[in-house]
Amino acid sequence: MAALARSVLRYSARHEAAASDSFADHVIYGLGESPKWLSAKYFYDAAGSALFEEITRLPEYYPTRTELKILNDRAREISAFIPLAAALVEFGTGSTKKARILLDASPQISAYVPVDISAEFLAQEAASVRRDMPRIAVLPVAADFTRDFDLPAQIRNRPRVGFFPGSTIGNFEPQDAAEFLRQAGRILGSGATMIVGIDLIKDEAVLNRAYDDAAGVTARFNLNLLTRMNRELGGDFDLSTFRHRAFYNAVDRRIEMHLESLRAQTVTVAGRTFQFRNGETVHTESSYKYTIESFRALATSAGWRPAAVWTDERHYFSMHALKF
Ligand code: AVI
Repeated sequence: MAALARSVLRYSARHEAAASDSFADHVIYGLGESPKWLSAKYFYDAAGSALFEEITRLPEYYPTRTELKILNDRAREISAFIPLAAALVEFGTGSTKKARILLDASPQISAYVPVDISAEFLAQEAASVRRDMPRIAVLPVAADFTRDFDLPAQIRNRPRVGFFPGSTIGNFEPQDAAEFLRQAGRILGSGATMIVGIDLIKDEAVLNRAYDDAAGVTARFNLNLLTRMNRELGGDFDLSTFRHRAFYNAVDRRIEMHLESLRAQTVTVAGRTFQFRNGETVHTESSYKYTIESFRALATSAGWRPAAVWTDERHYFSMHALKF
């Protein structure tokens, strides 16, 4: 279900150029371009979501456990940036696990506003937080958090704190990340605080292993996109003729995931045929990595003032407090 939250992300400015939001139109558009590409938002069908949850538990995939450790270790310090009677607004609530750490550590929070595209999923999560934390007003908003949405009227006069963990912002092209932060500022209003989790640039071998794990789970996650196109769009991709590729692109400071064709072939999907050269790839995801300074510069360009940063001992991951 976490995937449904992520499924609305505008992962790339190029995606905006696609004719419409339908999967078929997107595939026809992206595979028709050179180089070929697909938006990472289509990873997250039910199987892709389950595989992503598996990724978060892999020994090589450090981001999830490192961010949870920072949140747990620094919860009181982070909580000091949350004003009295504040409303915590979580953008794209895939799971409430991380927000609960802040809610537990911050008795001054009066309301929790999880924002997610999936109303049904939100209702379940909201009910469970309500049950566990009856002192907090839980006010879910079913909306695409990358677009403009209205906050609940009940929090109109309360200080607002945005929460965007998981380094999900790294899956946005940098100009889209800045635009998202700008819009979050408009929605939360002046004086708002934002707490954002972002993965850091580090040793390339560590990065490469995190996206190309020994057990092949990330490979299955990437290749599942072909299975999904076969099932939903009548595709005839032969999965044995494609392989997962993931590598750190140091120039653009991002992990790139690709699906590489292992031979010259013609594939039919969404009623169209596409030629693949031997070794040609489809770019399926970018995961941008930042330094503390480069993320602060991005936030500043979007109108936010860096207020504090927390990181782990190895400086693998960072949590930022920003002020608008
Ligand atoms: C969801 N997102 C932050 C993950 C990331 O690390 O970019 C998606 C992912 N792709 C492969 N592994 C994990």
